[in-house]
Amino acid sequence: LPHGIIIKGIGGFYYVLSGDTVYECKARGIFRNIGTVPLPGDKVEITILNEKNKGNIEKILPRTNELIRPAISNINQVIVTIAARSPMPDLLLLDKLLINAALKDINAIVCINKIDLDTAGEYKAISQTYTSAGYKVLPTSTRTEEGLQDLSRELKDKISVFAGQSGVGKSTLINSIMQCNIMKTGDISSKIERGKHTTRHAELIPLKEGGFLADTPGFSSLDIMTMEPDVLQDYYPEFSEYRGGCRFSSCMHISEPDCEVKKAVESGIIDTGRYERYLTIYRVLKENYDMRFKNQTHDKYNSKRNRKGKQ
Ligand SMILES: Nc1nc2c(ncn2[C@@H]2O[C@H](COP(=O)(O)OP(=O)(O)OP(=O)(O)O)[C@@H](O)[C@H]2O)c(=O)[nH]1
Ligand SMILES: [Mg+2]
Ligand SMILES: [Zn+2]
Repeated sequence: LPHGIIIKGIGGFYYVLSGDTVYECKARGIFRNIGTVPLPGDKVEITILNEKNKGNIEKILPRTNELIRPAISNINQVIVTIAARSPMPDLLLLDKLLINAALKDINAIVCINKIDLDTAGEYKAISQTYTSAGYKVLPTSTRTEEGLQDLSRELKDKISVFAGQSGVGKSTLINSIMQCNIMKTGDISSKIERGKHTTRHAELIPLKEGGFLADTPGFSSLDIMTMEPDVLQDYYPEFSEYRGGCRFSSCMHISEPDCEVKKAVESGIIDTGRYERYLTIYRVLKENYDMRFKNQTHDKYNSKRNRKGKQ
């Protein structure tokens, strides 16, 4: 059967790109029976109907991953975008988005956009920090077009999604790369207007050189908030070389004695800012975790009491 990829789903129809043609497909009941809803990003087998450019989805090939918000599967990478200026970089958000990507097994690239506004080149320190933490960093400007070719090269043959704070230039970057105006940019009022009247469905935009871009802003930092605090350190690539040397195997690298991670911070090998944001996120996760634990024991206690009450 012909293979294709779902690029969007609307009103019970799935649009499947196969070769150079987009087929409007229906998914048969079997998918509902096995509890699988086809998603943009799904690689599928289709049968082509006699009617022009119509087909049926017969099979969904195994997914490498699936996101819920946005509802997309088989994402290869997320381009976590910040602006060098306007808005000023929110590195805590950046770190959370990088953790979320790793949590979902998706490769992350850091894009520092609007470098044209940073005449002093302060973004270079950020670039340095994240490069030495183990990430690929791409400085870009849609004004001067600096870095856009490098970014395009990274997108080739992959399914990518952009993430990051509002106003950093995600849509403008997508438009520049596509050399068209698929995405609405800028001016807030027109965005609010659009939000009011249209439901947004995730859609994959085919790139000329191969690969797809998801046009959705959904990838959020909230998903990491229910993570167990103990595993947070797994998502810091720059800790991995040192944590094995800590005196305690349970070391969280906070105030434990003989902590190799802290030593690496003190000697400037691990970036102090990254480490401090690790502590900030750790505390929040710990608080959330303890709260859930407390509620659980509280619920148990209450249900026991209720049972007793009934006797
Ligand atoms: N100076 C400068 N401005 C830029 C650059 N890229 C985008 N902008 C401007 O930044 C503003 C916001 O850009 P958008 O592309 O709408 O930002 P976004 O990240 O898509 O924002 P949301 O859709 O709200 O998440 C627009 O006015 C763009 O013209 C850049 O490289 N340099
Ligand atoms: Mg946008
Ligand atoms: Zn340690």
